[in-house]
Parts: sequence; structure tokens; C-alpha cells
Amino acid sequence: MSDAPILITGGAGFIGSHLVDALLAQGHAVRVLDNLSTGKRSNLPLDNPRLTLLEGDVADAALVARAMQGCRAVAHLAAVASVQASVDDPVATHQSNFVGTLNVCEAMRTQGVKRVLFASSAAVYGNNGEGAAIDEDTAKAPLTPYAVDKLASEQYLDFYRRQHGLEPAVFRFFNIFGPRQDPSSPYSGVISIFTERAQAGLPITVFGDGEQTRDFVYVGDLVHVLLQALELPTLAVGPVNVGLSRATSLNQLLALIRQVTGSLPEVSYGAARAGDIKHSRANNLRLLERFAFAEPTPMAEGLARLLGR
Ligand code: NAD
Ligand code: UD2
Repeated sequence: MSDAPILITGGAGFIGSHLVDALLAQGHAVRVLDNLSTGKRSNLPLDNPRLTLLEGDVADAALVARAMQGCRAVAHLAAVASVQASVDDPVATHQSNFVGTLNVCEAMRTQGVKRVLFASSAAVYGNNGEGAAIDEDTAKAPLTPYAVDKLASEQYLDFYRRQHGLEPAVFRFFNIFGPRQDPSSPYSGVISIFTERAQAGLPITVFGDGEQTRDFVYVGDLVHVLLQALELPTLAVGPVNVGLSRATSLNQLLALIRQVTGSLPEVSYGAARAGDIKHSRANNLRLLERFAFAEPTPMAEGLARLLGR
């Protein structure tokens, strides 16, 4: 195994820190670049000598170049993950969500690093494909600055592939859940909000009738795919949806939380969120073609891990 580290931008965050754990467990050296805006030191095993944390911003080109030195691959996960933050302040989030990607590409080009994983989002499809299983060729409709920056990042990565031989593995995540997902904003992932409130005995609000569905993926199953993308000798070109192609409604989710915890606090139903997508589900045939994907973690089991049961 090469001793050259793998750089993980955003490695102190929810998804990044699970990837860090998995890589360290495999014996790899890992370098994290994170500005700790939503990520936390406590998400990282900082006493592990194979892990280095560089605190700083992916918008800082010189710092990204320094972080890249001697690395053998990159997982570029750093971004302001809140869509609402991008709507409120497109200029600031663009620095993280787009300029950061460009800095990663440039640092890779100048230092000859080839392999990069990129965390894109189902947000690039907007409302297109709603109701059907969305495949990667579904027309793109980025409706927010967040989605525009993700799609533009994908396209820049493809430019660097064609022009400079980068090997990007672009993943469009659907709804990822698991331990360490931050529940603190109203726009945080619904599972992190519902489970935190269920544990605290606080009332839960469902926006709409609860019959809207999402394609929830346990973070450990995503990490299993990311690990493969770092190691495969060759990568097929083109983005890959990360979803299970399974629809779970919020009402089903609440029933599962009740099953795992034994009880539920008061649940009320309010107005649906403006612009909320009713049904979001991935066509994941490309994922299954390109990566080994064992039977996914059942929702109840993922919830039990999240709830520490
Ligand atoms: P997260 O907020 O926990 O992780 C993002 C990390 O990036 C944090 O540690 C944060 O401190 C860091 N970061 C943000 N801006 C930075 C900057 N300018 N410089 C350096 N570090 C910076 O969120 P997450 O859910 O773990 O998201 C990881 C990636 O996956 C993001 O790119 C996000 O857009 C994408 N994604 C997540 C989901 C999901 O369901 N969680 C869905 C689609 C896409
Ligand atoms: C996800 C992403 C978003 C964007 C979008 C693209 C997350 C956190 N959000 O939004 O970044 O990529 O997909 O399609 O991954 N809800 C409640 N009560 C609450 C919170 C949420 O009822 O307290 C509802 C919400 O109205 C929605 C569902 O739960 O119908 C899921 O909400 P979400 O914010 O977890 O995710 P989503 O799919 O809207």
C-alpha cells in the first residue's frame, strides 16, 4: 500500500469523517482540509498518527496546492451543504462550492494527481424526473445557487478529464443519513432532525401530509462505494447516482423511528414547503453496474445506529 496520503476536503463533516474512519481502518494515510464551518474536530480521530488536519478554506488556492502535495488521490467533499445558505448568500457559498472545486482541479493538474471523487447532488435534476426513478441522463434543472455550483463543478471536472487527464468519479448523492449529520438547521436532513427531536422528546413537524418520499442511503453504504472509486484501476466516464431506488415516505420513516425508539413525541402536520419535491428516487443501475453494492443497510438498522441503539 502506498504511504502517500489521500486528501479529503470537508473531511471533518458528516460524510467526510466516515470516509476518514474507513480509510484509516484500511491503513491509509489521510490528510483532511476543512475550515470547520460545519465540520467538527470531534468528528475526527486526531490522535491517529496517520491523520493530519489542515484547517483552512478550499477557496484559498495556495492552501489547496499545499494540501495536495504528495497526495495520491482526492475526495472533494467540502461545500456549504445547506441549499438555503446558497439562496441567502450565493456569492459567499460560490467560493466554497465552485471556486473550491476549481482550486482542487488546478492543484491536481500542476501536481500530477489524477483521481478525484466529487460529491455532487440530486439537486442538479431540480424537479425533473419527479415521480419516476431519475437516471443520470435526466435533463438538468439546477434551481438554486447550490445546484448551479454542483453542476458547474461537474462540468469543470469533465473539462480537466478531457484536457489534463484527471480521473474524476462524480457522484450525485440522494438523501444520505447517519450518525454525525448535523440536525441544527431547519434545512438539515430530515432524518437528523426527526431522530434528534425523538430522542429529546420534542414535537416533530411534518411539512405536508408526510406522503412525500425520498431515497435514503445510509452513510456507510455510500462510503463503501467511495472506497471502491478510490481504488478501481479505471473509472468509466460520467456521473453516478447514489441512491437505492427505494422510496420511503416521511410517515413510514416516523413509523420506523417509533419502532426503533419504542415511542414518538407529538407529530403535527403543517403546510408543505414551497418548492418541495414530492417524490425523489434514483435510478441506480449505473451505480450497480460500476460498483459492488451489497444489500444496503436496512433503514431500521441505519436508524438504530444513528440513535445509538
Ligand atoms: P457537512 O456540512 O457535514 O460537510 C461539509 C464539510 O465541508 C464540513 O466539514 C465543512 O466544515 C467543510 N467546508 C465547508 N466549506 C468549506 C470550505 N470553504 N473550505 C473547507 N472546508 C469547507 O455536509 P455533508 O452532508 O457531509 O456533505 C458533504 C458533501 O456531500 C457536500 O459537498 C455536500 O454538498 C454533498 N452532499 C450531501 C448530501 C447529503 O444528503 N448529506 C446530499 C448531496 C450532496
Ligand atoms: C435534499 C437535500 C438538498 C437538495 C435536495 C435536492 C439534504 C439535507 N437536503 O433536500 O440539499 O440536494 O435534496 O432535491 O440532503 N421535512 C419535514 N420536516 C422537517 C424537515 C424536513 O417534513 O423538519 C421534509 C421536507 O419538507 C422534505 C423532506 O422532509 O419533504 C426531506 O427534506 P430534506 O431537507 O431532508 O431533504 P430534501 O430531499 O428536501
